[in-house]
Formats: sequence, structure tokens, C-alpha cells
Amino acid sequence: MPIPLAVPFVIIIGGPILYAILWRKIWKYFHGKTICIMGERFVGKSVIANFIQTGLYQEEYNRVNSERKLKVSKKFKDAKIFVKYLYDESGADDQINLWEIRLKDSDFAMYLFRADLIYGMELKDIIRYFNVDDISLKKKFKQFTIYFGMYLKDTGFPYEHPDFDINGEQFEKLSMFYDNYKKRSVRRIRDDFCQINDWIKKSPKKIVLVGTHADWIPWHEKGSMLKGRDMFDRFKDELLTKVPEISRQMANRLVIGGLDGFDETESVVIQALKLLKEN
Ligand SMILES: Nc1nc2c(ncn2[C@@H]2O[C@H](COP(=O)(O)OP(=O)(O)OP(=O)(O)O)[C@@H](O)[C@H]2O)c(=O)[nH]1
Ligand SMILES: [Mg+2]
Repeated sequence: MPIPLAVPFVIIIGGPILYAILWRKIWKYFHGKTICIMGERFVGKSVIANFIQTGLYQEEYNRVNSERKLKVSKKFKDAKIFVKYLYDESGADDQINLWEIRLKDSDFAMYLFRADLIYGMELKDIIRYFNVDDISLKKKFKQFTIYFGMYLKDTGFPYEHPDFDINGEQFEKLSMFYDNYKKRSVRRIRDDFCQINDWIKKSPKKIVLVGTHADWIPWHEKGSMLKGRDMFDRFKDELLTKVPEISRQMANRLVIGGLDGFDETESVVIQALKLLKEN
């Protein structure tokens, strides 16, 4: 085609295509959602935030003790949602005052909590579950003892040599501390929800609840959200009883899973995003 004829041809054909591409980008920008991720320390907020941003499961990353604002600009086809930004909040006590501001600035929110601590197992159930010859379970048990150990240290328990032998002398005392550890977690969720309820009264937001560390619950089966409906409903009832600040309507937007690998993290993220998008 001679050059003078090619120019108008490119304008006629290319113009609308360019316009459509630009318009799509503008539309997405303004319709993209900002999600605020809240919850106590070590519940998995950054695992979820990193997954939404990069599509990768990152077990370890350089932890910073402050919140992060992440640019995402990504469409999640299955959930029909375009995520523009994420606030990955910090669960540290001195950072919670920021949650209110970030929540106000967001379209949606996720609240994460340790499902294993709500489920109400006894320490001996957990030891029996973890104490088998399996590398992955041994790794999880190590992490479990680190978190529980932090609590023990705060209470003055002689953590240097905790005896996780269920026949050991110290075990009864340790079990009592574990029960208090679960109660402390419930208190923390209740306190958070007292605050969150106040905030969403002023500035309504849709929240999804994500119970993590379900892989530390002996009866959990990967991808099954606690082995089917019965178990899931029992869990929900238990959560509503222990944390009456959570309304039933809010509890209907509940996802439970273990963020211990790509597949389960992806499944938790997609389910959570779908619940946020649904009316
Ligand atoms: N097994 C297992 N590990 C998890 C789960 N969720 C998080 N983790 C691990 O727990 C550690 C802490 O997770 P983070 O995502 O950093 O926790 P966070 O909520 O961002 O914590 P802060 O930023 O300190 O408030 C990481 O090593 C994660 O891999 C889970 O559901 N199961
Ligand atoms: Mg974090």
C-alpha cells in the first residue's frame, strides 16, 4: 500500500483499537477495588497480600513491622474482581490505630484470625497430630511452638525447656497455659471486632473473615474447608458463640483454610474475593 494511503488506514483501524485499550485501562482504574487486610500478628496477612499481588506463594519474606500499600492492578477472573490496591496492615499493637484510616480508604476488607485457636482443641490433640514421622508436620510443629513460645515467654512460663511430652510432669501446666492462649486469641478477636463494628457503622464496608492455620487442625483436609459442610457449620457456630461481636450476616462471609502452599492459598484467596464481590 502506498504510504499516503496507509496513514489514514492506520488511523481508521488503529484509532478505535487504541481508544478501546485506553478506555479499558481507565475503566479498570476507576473500578478497581482497594482491599484492607487486617488481623493479629502472624495470621497470614502478608502471605495473602503477596499472593494477590504476585500470584506466588511466598512462605518467607523480609518482615517489616509496619503496614504496606501494594499496587496490584490485576483482574481475578474467577471472582470477577479487579484489585487496584491492597493495604497489608501490621498486627502489631502500636499499628492498629492505622487500620481505621486504611479501612476508610478501602472498598473492602479481609479480617484474618487463627482458625486453629478458635476450634478449641486440647494441647494433647495437637501434640498427637504433629508428633509423627513427617517432615512437613515437624516443620509446622516447630512454627506452632515458636508462636506458643512467644505467649509463654510473655506470661513468664519457663519456656527454655517446655515439655511437650504428654506423659511429662510439666504437661498439665502447659495445657493450662495453652487454654489461656486460646482465650487470649478469642479476646483479641472480640476487641478487634468491637473496634471494626464502630468503624463500619461510620463508614460501611463489606468484610470477609478468613480463618487461617486450618492445616494445624488435626481433622483438616486440604481444600475441603474443614472436611465438608458439617464441620464448617460447627466451626461457624463456635466462632459466633465465642465472638458475639461478629454478626451472622458477617459470619456468612467466612473462609477457612491453611496457607501452607500454593493450591490452598489460591483457593482461600479466590473464595474470599468471590465473597467480597457477591451482593
Ligand atoms: N502452616 C501455615 N502457616 C501459615 C499460615 N498463615 C501464615 N503462615 C505462616 O506464618 C508466618 C507469618 O505469616 P505472615 O503472613 O507474615 O503474617 P502477618 O499476618 O502478615 O503478620 P504481621 O505482619 O507480623 O502482622 C509465615 O511464615 C507464613 O508462612 C497458615 O494458614 N498455615
Ligand atoms: Mg505482615
